[in-house]
Amino acid sequence: MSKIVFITGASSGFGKACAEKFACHGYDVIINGRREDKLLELKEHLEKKYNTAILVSVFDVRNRNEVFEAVKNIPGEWQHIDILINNAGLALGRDYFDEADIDDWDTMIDTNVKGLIYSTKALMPLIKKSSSPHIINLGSVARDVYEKGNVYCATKAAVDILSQSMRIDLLRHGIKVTAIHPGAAETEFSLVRFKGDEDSAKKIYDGLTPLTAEDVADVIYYCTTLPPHVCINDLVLTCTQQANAIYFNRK
Ligand code: NDP
Ligand code: 8X3
Repeated sequence: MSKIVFITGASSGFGKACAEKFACHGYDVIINGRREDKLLELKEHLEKKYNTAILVSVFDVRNRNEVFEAVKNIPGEWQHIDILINNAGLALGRDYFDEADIDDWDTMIDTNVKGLIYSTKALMPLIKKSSSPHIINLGSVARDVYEKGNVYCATKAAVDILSQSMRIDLLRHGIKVTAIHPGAAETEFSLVRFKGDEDSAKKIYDGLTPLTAEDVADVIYYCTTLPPHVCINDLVLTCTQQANAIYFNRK
């Protein structure tokens, strides 16, 4: 029986690169996101290239009913999840606390925090069916706060705490929980954050060779290849020109 990985937010960036990495290693992959066209395109590409099975599961992680309904509709042969990658997430805006948009805050909290706990809770019965269950949560170096990071940083600090909590509460089920905290990586992330403003999005990477989505996927995949008795609990990765959430050596 093939191993199954469920990836939230697989229509772009880290999630998409993870889908490629796991498919390439023979996993069957359930890919989630809101943009069905992108997911169908990815499914076609991966099935052709790797001769593996891909299931598209379109839902908005913010919508609790949609999440549980989608999980209920997972076909029988897909009903064990070996690896869940909680990756769907976003930043919106980079503004001082007093100037930031409350709707942006709601969206980030609903996606990065509530979306992650809804998806995990809904999939828990399927994860428990695996003989080697593993949950990977995408945090960020932004768990350490920086100027104008306010609510985005708070959501990633919440992912850190939730990962610790899952690790403790799920210990009795033998479920590995790994939190991955990347630094600056060039994906659609900045374009989303700056709401389509390409100049502001590009500036984030000025003078840097940032991480790529594939770099992050390689590290995530590595975490899942360790022997059953070994778990990476918490992992920070940045490009060599970044020390932490604040300090960069731009050339
Ligand atoms: P991208 O914008 O490239 O990808 C984000 C993915 O999340 C997309 O597939 C998007 O799909 C999905 N998504 C967003 N909102 C929802 C939603 N409500 N329901 C379902 N899916 C959703 O960004 P990255 O790949 O860079 O980011 C992935 C994760 O990594 C995020 O959690 C981000 O916070 C984190 N991160 C990113 C870093 C970076 O520098 N890039 C660094 C550290 C952490 P769709 O639009 O189709 O729904
Ligand atoms: C994304 C990395 O530094 O832009 O989480 O917040 S950062």
